[in-house]
Amino acid sequence: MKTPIHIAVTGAAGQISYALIFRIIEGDLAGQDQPVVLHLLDIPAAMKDLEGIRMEMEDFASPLLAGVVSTDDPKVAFENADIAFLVGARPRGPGMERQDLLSVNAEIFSVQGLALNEMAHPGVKVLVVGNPANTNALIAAKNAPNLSTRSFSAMTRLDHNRAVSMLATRCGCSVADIRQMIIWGNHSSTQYPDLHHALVRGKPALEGVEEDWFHGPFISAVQKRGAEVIAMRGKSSAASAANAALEHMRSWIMGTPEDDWVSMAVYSDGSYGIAEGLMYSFPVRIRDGDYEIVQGLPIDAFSLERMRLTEKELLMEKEMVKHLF
Ligand code: NAX
Repeated sequence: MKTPIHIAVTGAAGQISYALIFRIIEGDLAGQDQPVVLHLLDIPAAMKDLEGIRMEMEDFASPLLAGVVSTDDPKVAFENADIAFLVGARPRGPGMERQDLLSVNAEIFSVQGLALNEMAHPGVKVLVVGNPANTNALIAAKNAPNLSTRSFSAMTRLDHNRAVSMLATRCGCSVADIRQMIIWGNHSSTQYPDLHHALVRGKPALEGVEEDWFHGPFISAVQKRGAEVIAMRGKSSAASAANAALEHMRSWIMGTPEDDWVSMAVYSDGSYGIAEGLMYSFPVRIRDGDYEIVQGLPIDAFSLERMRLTEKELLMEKEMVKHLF
């Protein structure tokens, strides 16, 4: 058995974490030979729930579980963290404007950024799931000056998976036949799911589906899928979100296949003319635990317009929280 790795999960008493934690201790994230110490963070009012979850983790009797730390203190949660899933966030309450949501979450993520800076392993990999995920990730990164901005990312993998699944259904093929999907930009209704580079059984997706379907129903369905799930369940996506969080982190640790990439919101470096210093979703390839933004993809006018629109939203969000940097 290897030395245990330390994995922090925030919002640990919430519904996404409930679906995530047990998959981690089953070995779905880091493998069947990798023991884990789980650090569970939530607010003081949720400590009793965390105790119940800890009891269930014991009852799993997983040989991979090397310890559980339950806490309401971010510094304890992030101590020696190799991996951090920042899932916990305040949901939008009645009468709350987007600015209010951004402000209240901005404070949570600045505190967590500072704690990561002080306590985490220098090579920590951080995934922000809690919304507004991209800008929360930026705030955490800006409050962690000792860590590389490349340690921080936000989740668009659920959007990526939704887009893959919808394309497979349209083509009457398996999701395993799809390669090179891209989600550009923000995890919000401005995100741009792009089929120009996608392959279905090795052939360009746009040779097999109509442009009208791509430009209209497909883009809109991916953008609105989260809201549709809420309308049906009365709650936001949980199992699919937990699965996407797990896959995002597993890709980051294990790498991407030779013939594919994944979508990940990462600190923009000016690639594709996107403003530097935003957490923007790009196609990335990963080797040896390190990601590279896929370069050199041709971008047409239709795509550019949509990539700019979602960039504009992220620039506005950044402007609203810049006092916390
Ligand atoms: P829940 O409301 O079930 O759980 C959130 C948990 O976070 C609660 O236990 C709460 O006490 C905790 N929390 C609040 N403030 C905290 C703080 N300062 N420190 C630690 N914990 C804190 O939400 P859930 O359904 O699990 O969703 C979590 C977040 O994921 C939400 O912000 C949600 O909007 C976001 N999502 C993001 C997705 C993405 O693709 N990026 C998709 C799914 C999901 O909508």
